[in-house]
Amino acid sequence: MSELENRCLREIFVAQKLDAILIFGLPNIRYLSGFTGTDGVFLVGQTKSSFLTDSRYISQAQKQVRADVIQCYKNKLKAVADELLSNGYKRVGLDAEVVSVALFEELKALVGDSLEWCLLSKQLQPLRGVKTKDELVSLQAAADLNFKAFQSVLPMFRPGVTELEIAQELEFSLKRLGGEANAFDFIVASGVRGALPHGVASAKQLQSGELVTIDFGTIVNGYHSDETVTLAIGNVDRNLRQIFDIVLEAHDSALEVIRPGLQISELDAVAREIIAHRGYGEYFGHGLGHGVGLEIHEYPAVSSRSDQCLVAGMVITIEPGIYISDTGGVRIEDTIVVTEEGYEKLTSIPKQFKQINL
Ligand SMILES: [Mn+2]
Repeated sequence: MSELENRCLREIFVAQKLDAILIFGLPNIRYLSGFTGTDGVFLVGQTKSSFLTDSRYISQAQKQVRADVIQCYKNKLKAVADELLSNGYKRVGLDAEVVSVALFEELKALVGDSLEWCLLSKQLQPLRGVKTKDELVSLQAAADLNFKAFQSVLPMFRPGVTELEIAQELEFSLKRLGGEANAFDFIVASGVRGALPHGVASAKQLQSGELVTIDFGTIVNGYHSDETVTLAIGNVDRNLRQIFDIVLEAHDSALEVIRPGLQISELDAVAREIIAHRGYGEYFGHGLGHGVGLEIHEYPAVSSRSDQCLVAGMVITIEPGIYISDTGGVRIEDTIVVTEEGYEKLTSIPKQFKQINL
């Protein structure tokens, strides 16, 4: 993706009458410039762009970045200010969701009054919302590793094995298959711990009659996978089975309505209403999903508060759940890409009720 090919960025330039946009957030830097390191500033101009970094990253930047690369000595912000002033920019946008107040104050002091700032927050969010073909290839590759790794750890799901042992084996398997890093701290939540939507794996042992929720993912070329499976260890009681069936129905029903142009709040409502009608509305406290890409949680949020519509090329999760304190919980999650015709699943672990026979 070249920065001026990006429609969102072009629109911001015009709408805000900008001469340049200063990008500090690493995912946006990677997306726009190609730089995969962890320190640098990208200055996108109307006709030319420059990337500023220090000696640690200079040769990497010269290889990766499709723009002028400028080496900073000592004070990087001073170098940024000099670059802004030497280009004669009068009005410059800044990603306000990433830059701290302290950094902004320092930059303002270095630049002086000759330049007007435009703080960009909501306007920049859609920047990475619609994925390119190359991005989809990486997202699919990451999702495929989830499938393979899960198959390899499935025989471990027995009473007595700890949640941590499962999480560690999943991590090892994903990395052996080529995953770059964990997409987040894996959730392995069994029995009553299933009531914790973000119950990271603990030393608790799995027991017969419990549900266990596994939420995990890896990274390929910087792109994340995200998927949640809930399994039954032996026979579970009718109440838990009923909760599972409701969550699966909510998940499947949401998938069915996905198409470009659909209001995201309506998508959330489809799943939420199914869970509410069965009497569990108060036990589904989080949004239905989120965008996935260079960050594990990114635009668009899939929630009742969204004012956005689905667009072909967006990659989102669908992950309804029910969590009941002192009882347990269920979450079922797939990552999908919105297509012109509807959607395609990237994740592929089967989600129907699965009981590990003991
Ligand atoms: Mn998720």
